[in-house]
Amino acid sequence: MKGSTIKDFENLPDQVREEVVDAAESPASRTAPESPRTAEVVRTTKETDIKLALNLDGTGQAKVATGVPFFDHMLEAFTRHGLFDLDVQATGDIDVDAHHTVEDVGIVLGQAFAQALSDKRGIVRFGNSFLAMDEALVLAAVDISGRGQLHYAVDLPIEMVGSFDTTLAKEFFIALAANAGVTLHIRSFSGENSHHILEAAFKAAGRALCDATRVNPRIAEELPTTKGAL
Ligand SMILES: [Mn+2]
Repeated sequence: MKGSTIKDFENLPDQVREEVVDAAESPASRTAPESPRTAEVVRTTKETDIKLALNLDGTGQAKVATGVPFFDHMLEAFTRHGLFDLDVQATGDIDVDAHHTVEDVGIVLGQAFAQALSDKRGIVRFGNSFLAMDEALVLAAVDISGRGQLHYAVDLPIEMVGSFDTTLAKEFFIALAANAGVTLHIRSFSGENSHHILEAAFKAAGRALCDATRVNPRIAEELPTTKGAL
């Protein structure tokens, strides 16, 4: 009814007038539907071709095909425990090695987080997760700070898990943090099996990002900062 006058209202047909009154009385209709916190990013370079869709308010559904099976397993764990919905279809020069594919998926996923978070109004901003997986114990802590940086101290007893070079996990998290604009700490406290330690790291990062990206209705219109900008 914004901008209309009583005269306009009286000139409306009966049925429309009733609908307008109903809408005004129903609390749900007073607020515009929240815009979905989703993003789609496509990125093509000479090394990789990536299509990614992210929903921050998902249920943990992952559709992941990067051509790097262990990395798929990690992204599925990240998504499931972060309660995002994530669809990643990537092809890359894995005949060289998995480096470009893993790093570039991190770049694109980070861009998708930044896009889906939009102006960051109402978000919790901080999140952390201490995650146990058998003998492995890993901490991930997140600040959606606008300053993308990774602080990574993860001890892995062996460098290869199957055919996956575990040093690429750090490259992934660097790219994710830098492009999402988040400060991300990942630190292992114990662990003997590199598969367990990395899987705990991805799950912990997912859960920490899940908490940090939640909207708190008490501050729904506010930026969670005293500085006025994030
Ligand atoms: Mn596993």
